[in-house]
Amino acid sequence: MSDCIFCAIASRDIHGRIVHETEHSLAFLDVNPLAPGHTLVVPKDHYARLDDMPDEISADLFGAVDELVPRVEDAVDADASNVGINNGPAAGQEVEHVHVHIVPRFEDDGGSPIHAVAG
Ligand code: D5M
Repeated sequence: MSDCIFCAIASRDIHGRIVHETEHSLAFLDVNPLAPGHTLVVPKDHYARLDDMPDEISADLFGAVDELVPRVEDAVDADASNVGINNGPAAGQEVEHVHVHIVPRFEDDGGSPIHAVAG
């Protein structure tokens, strides 16, 4: 989609701090991190919502998330992480291109659950 910021990162038209790539997915650092290492994992092609994605794309995306969670935690020496999706504007989705937030968490960061991942 021409005016989508995550499509522009996926096509390398704008810079993203890319940390991982698979056939159908891309991971890059969030520009407005909730914690050090806050990473977004997106499908390379444009899908606004989770249920817009074909099964193959979804499997690739969640496979990448599964692989990345321990790597992101290790990279910033985190104790845990929140892994979440704001699926639709009413749920707080600001960028209408599916993205999974991986937010590293630390024993001393207060431990509050993130119900909606604020950007
Ligand atoms: O979260 C959208 C997230 O996208 C929010 O955490 C900021 C992030 N964002 C927005 N633009 C960029 C760029 N250009 N690079 C990296 N990260 C970005 P949402 O779940 O939609 O509220």
